[in-house]
Amino acid sequence: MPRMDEKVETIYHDVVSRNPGETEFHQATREVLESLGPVLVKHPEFTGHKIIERICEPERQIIFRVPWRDDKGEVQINRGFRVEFNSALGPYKGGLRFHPSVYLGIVKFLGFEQIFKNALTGLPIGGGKGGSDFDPKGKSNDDIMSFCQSFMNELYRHIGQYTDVPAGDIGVGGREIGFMFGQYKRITNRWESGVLTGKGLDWGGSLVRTEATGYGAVFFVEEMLKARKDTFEGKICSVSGSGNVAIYTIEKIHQLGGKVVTCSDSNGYIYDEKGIDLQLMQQLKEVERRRIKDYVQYRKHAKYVAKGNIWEVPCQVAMPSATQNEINGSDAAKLVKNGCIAVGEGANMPTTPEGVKIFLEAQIAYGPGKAANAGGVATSALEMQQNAQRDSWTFEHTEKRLQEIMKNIHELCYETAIEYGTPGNYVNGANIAGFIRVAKAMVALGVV
Ligand code: NDP
Ligand code: 2IT
Repeated sequence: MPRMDEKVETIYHDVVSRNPGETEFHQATREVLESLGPVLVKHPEFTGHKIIERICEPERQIIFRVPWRDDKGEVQINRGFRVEFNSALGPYKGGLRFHPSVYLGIVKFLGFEQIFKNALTGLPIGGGKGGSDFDPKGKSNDDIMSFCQSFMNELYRHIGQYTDVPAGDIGVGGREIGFMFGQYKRITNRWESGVLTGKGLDWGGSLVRTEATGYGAVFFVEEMLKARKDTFEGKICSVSGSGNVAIYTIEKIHQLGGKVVTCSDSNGYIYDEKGIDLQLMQQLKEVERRRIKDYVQYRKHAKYVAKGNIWEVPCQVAMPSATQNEINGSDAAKLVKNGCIAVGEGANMPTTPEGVKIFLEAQIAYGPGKAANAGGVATSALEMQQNAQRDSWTFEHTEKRLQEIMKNIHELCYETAIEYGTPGNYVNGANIAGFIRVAKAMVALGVV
């Protein structure tokens, strides 16, 4: 572990003891706090205003019961969360995750990361996150709708276009946003498009939002490669996951001349040496909602490896796009040994601290999630802009805006890393640049 500044270390220990058992939240705060020692030296006013202490304490945490009736008539109970972490720069903004592993520690790590990610976009959005331990896998459409409606029966009183604007994350896509928007509209009698993002294109959504996280992550890696006078052309790439982020990461890499040879789900991974057939993937995942093991029924030369380790596959660029802590120290070492020169995190916190250390020591181009995957939330903010204008932009215009935003985030992280004496370290660059933006706003807004 890198050494932490002494003052900051005290704050970190306080965070751990005030939030027992929330290991992912501890991991996310530790990683950010490790970067902040030199910032306090340059900005002593942040210490006096207790900015770090305040930033680590969510403004509001909501936990609620979600009772619903399944399609067999049985009553089910889940737990719902919304953590409204920081609103210094704008309304709370961040996704909702539906996955059985969701508990307060996961929602808080995601909400904490979201504060800095959103700040890096330069757009007026604060940080928040929510979700439920509901497992959408294998559920009928009716079950999904019942759950989403019950979830919104409580959530609606906490959100709004000027207050808190949720979107999707794992297990929450266009279908779920539709059911939740419908219920919000019914309860409030308001067609308030700015209350949720990731909406359908026919009812207030933005072109490119579906593609944005994956595309943005690839744009970020493209910038990192450019800084090393390199490109995606001809690169063998490994992508994990097979959901929203993975699919559009694969699409953009292929557009830029790279070849993606893997994808995965929680049961196993696909190796396709000819390059993943994206149309087939989209049919299986987006249209038919099937598992990726079915891919090899249609691509006979491809291999499905059940329970295997995807990071064993040699690649030059790795883009983890599934979930937190999916690359550990030994995976990172394997990637580096096999010739990986760039890692762009589509997922949130997919690399363990041991893995991060290995990437940084190897001096490969390592783009941490809060910078690399900011394109999703940035395009959500563009959706809010269009909603406020009662307008909708073209695909080309919106994608161009996204690309500019990713370029700016890259430059900001790159320059900040240099300014703070750690050139090439995008972890420090992202943590410091994101933190400073929020901290300055918090100082200006007073003790609130
Ligand atoms: P999806 O639900 O569309 O897809 C998730 C994918 O990751 C699935 O292939 C899923 O496999 C796999 N996965 C999820 N949990 C696990 C797990 N515990 N172990 C192994 N595999 C797992 O989600 P997204 O694509 O939207 O999200 C992927 C990542 O990107 C997440 O970390 C999310 O926080 C992050 N992200 C998403 C953004 C967005 O706009 N959607 C924006 C920024 C970041 P299975 O089907 O087997 O569960
Ligand atoms: O992690 C993320 O940035 C997201 N899931 C997207 C959040 C958003 O509000 O679009």
